[in-house]
Amino acid sequence: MKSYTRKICLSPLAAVLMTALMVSGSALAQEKKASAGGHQADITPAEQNYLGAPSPLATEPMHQTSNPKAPPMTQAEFDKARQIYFERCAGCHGVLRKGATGKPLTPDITVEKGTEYLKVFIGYGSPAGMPNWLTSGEFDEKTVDLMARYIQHDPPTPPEFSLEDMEKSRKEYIPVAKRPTKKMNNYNLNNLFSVTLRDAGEVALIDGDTKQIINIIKTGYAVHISRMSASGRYLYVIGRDARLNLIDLWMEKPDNVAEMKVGLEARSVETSKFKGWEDKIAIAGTYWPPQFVLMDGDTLKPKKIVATRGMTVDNEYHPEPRVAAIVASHQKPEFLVNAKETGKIWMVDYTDLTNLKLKQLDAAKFLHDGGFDSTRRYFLTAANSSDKIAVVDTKESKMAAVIPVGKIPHPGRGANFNHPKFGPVWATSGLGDESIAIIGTDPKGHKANAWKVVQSLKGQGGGSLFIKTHPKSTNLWVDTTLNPDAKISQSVAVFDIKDLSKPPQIIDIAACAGLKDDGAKRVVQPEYNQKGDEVWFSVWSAKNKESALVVVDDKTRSCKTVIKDPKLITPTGKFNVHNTQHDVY
Ligand code: DHE
Repeated sequence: MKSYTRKICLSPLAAVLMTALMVSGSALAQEKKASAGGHQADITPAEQNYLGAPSPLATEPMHQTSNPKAPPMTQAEFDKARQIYFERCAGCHGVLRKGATGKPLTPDITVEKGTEYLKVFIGYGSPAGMPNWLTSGEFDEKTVDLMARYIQHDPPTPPEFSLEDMEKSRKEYIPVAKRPTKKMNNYNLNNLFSVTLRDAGEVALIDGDTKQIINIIKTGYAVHISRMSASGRYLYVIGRDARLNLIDLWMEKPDNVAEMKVGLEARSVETSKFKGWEDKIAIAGTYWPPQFVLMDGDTLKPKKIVATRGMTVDNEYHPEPRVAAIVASHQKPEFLVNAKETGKIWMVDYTDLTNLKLKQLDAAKFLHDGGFDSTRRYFLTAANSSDKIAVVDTKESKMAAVIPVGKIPHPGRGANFNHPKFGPVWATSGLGDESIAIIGTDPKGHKANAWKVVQSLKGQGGGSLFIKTHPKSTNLWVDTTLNPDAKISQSVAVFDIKDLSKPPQIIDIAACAGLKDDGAKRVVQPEYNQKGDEVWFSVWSAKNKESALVVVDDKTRSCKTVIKDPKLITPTGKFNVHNTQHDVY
């Protein structure tokens, strides 16, 4: 099996440039092209295409001291370098430059290395995953010199964000007393889709039955995910700028009823799902400040902040453990919160926010995304740069396993199905290689298979972000969105769960979309409708190019409907109300 070994982050611009460079020729030739000119023999374009959105922190006022031992810089130079750092480098090296998936770049290390050494490192990259900013054409000599001097100064510190800051930003457009007391529309809300329009900073609400757009709603910058309240009434949407929107689906035309900034940079949101606590509490996690906040579910009124700063699973202090995936337990009134850099999973009991009960589980570093098994007792989550899947038993509140898998697993919420030989399983694909790991999830009925990779499938290639099936389906869909080969990134692989020894069928989803522009047309994130007889894909082009949603008939695997509209700008994630509400995947 081909194995890609390094981790890397790049800005969307760099990713687009890289994709543009890579659209012709074989995957192997492309891999060689990507390696040429730098010291990066084992860094693949698929990894380089792992998007890092420019951090919204670039525009925040920050506290700054300069280091007298570092080479001098003018204020204008410093401001320019700071902007570049937050747009290009912070995703890997961290806001405080203490290291995340990239190396630490604090002055105690960088001053000793000196400007000339740092310039080589920045310009030519390293086999450990540093991009070759000069030879790739992204930076000129002057910018390389600027950044080499900048990282020898003390890292500027972005501000904290308190309950008071949140409260000040909170808007209740429609107070609870003025909201509908029953559903005021005729939409089949169970089959509604909330579609991320990433670069427009909006979500499109699409009626899954008629495929009509119901409303397009303004949300945060580079909006990221949607999650449903337990009752199916409220939709929560989080932007990368940590703007949280609360949308009431009961309104005649579903729209925003409240919003709040939960911090300065964020990726995750979830709501209480345990019996008796439906719709009561919401939680949002932030990348900066490194913390999570518990709020009232229907007003977003912030109630309690918990900082994630602390020790890693290797017992080293980390000053900015970003909050990645959050899920709501179905076994207890608890949230599970992934602290990325420390590798700890927090179990947060939300029954008493004054005397908060917290438990931390040691999983593995670089926790990212994940979902439940089919019984909704076990939470399976990727520790992506550790190449592992961590499993939490939410009933016993303890780790069940940490399982080595392929390179950089990226399950989304993963895929649950009944394997003809191994019983109930959960699957993940990944960024770093073509392997799809199938993991046994039934310690009672299939003890010998539980928490083991019982089968490894061979997908189309690396660069996969999402995998999906549905309890009513026997298809397993795998995207390869960030693969450098356009043929692969524009198509998906579909496996037959009844016979997984068969190679997958490859379906050219971008071709179905029939887009007029010559865009990137990256196909991303399969999402089922409520019935499980349709699977929806985004065909994701640049902001100024046409994009589309393609709906595939799950039984015949043929394209059924193409949804196009000038307002569907950069569609990526899609969240079916029923499936998201009940954790069906
Ligand atoms: Fe995501 C989920 C973080 C880039 C589309 N993404 C998640 C989650 C995290 C995360 C922590 C889990 C949230 C949860 O379950 O509570 N994503 C990040 C990043 O840090 C990263 C790598 C870079 C960045 O700077 O943001 C990143 N993500 C992307 C993209 O470029 C994607 C492909 C397109 C986009 O819209 O930005 C993207 N991420 C998604 C989607 C989900 C997601 C669609 C939810 C999948 C699901 O089925 O639940």
